[in-house]
Amino acid sequence: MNIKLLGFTDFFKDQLTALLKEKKYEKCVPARVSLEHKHSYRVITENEEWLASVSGLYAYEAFNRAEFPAVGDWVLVEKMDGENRAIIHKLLDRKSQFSRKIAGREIDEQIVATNVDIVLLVMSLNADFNIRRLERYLVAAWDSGATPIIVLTKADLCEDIDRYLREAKAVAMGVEIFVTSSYTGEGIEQIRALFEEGVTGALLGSSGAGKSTLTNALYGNEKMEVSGIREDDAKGRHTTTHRELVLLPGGGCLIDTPGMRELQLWDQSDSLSSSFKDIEEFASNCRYRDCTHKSEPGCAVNLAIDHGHLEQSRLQSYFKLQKELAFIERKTNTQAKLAEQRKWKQISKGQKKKYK
Ligand SMILES: Nc1nc2c(ncn2[C@@H]2O[C@H](COP(=O)(O)OP(=O)(O)OP(=O)(O)O)[C@@H](O)[C@H]2O)c(=O)[nH]1
Ligand SMILES: [Mg+2]
Ligand SMILES: [Zn+2]
Repeated sequence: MNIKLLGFTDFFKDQLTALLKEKKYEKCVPARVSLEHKHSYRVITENEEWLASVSGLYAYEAFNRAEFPAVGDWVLVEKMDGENRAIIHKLLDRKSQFSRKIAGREIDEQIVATNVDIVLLVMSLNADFNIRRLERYLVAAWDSGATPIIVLTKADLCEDIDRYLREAKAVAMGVEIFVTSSYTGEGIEQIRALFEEGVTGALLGSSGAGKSTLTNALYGNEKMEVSGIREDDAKGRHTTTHRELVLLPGGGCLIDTPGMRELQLWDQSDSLSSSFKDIEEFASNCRYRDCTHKSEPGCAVNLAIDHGHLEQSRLQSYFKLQKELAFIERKTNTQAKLAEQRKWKQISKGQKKKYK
């Protein structure tokens, strides 16, 4: 196989060329992580597929979760003699990554997929359709560095597609929307056309939205397991349990992911503005520059609501996401400081030993 089909672009080739000059990577080849288990990975090289785990040194040097390989990553691996296994020595720099805050109270970043060109935000045209959730996914998608698109699935079940389309358009802010049905084939060709050779996409959305069914439709075969949704509330059964990269026959790569119960934001940039351009635009006309759009006089955002140009619920959603991001930022600043202190302690300990 040509490694370019796996998405090995110049961005990675240049890194490889530089790294192979180092003696310690002499026996290594590039590989892409296609599956992630608890402590091991499946990687694809130009010619083979191996099970792999990180080297002891790699694990020792990684300071946080995000530095471990994730599905979509390019890594340098060394094959173990006589086995179908390999050791991961090095992670190549990522060109994009989709992250979220790990579930629960702990504050840490979880990488969902990396080196993705297109993030497909999947939502079905039934009880799963939720515009506030879509806004949340859009913020995370803009932060990833990949291009988001919205995929509305199960068109065959929907009586009033136009209504949903209008709602989605109102929050999409220039993001392209596709309507599909994996059953009738509607819209599948348009999605397939996005996956030129070497392009990587990742499917994100709640359980039961039809991500794996769409993967199968694009793959042209039963690659991923799918199962029915609950009839009463259209919620899925968390059928897919691992993130998995699938090589499409046309030469693109698709990462199918398990449906998320909740997507808590993990944002590093000003992607909130990209997703709420309408509010930011109104806000530029507020009397006060630091207007919070709560009850200040001359607030153009509230005026827009009064005149019916903006939905109150959308502004509430904006406030909510803003608050969430501010919280993460405060927490990570404290954590980063502590981690930095620990790092320096370790380094100075090591030096003391050396010079003794
Ligand atoms: N009518 C209809 N049903 C669909 C369509 N796509 C998927 N489904 C059904 O929706 C259910 C859930 O599909 P999956 O593909 O397993 O959903 P998923 O998003 O992968 O769910 P998780 O793996 O749990 O995250 C299955 O019963 C599918 O047959 C579609 O286009 N039309
Ligand atoms: Mg699935
Ligand atoms: Zn204002």
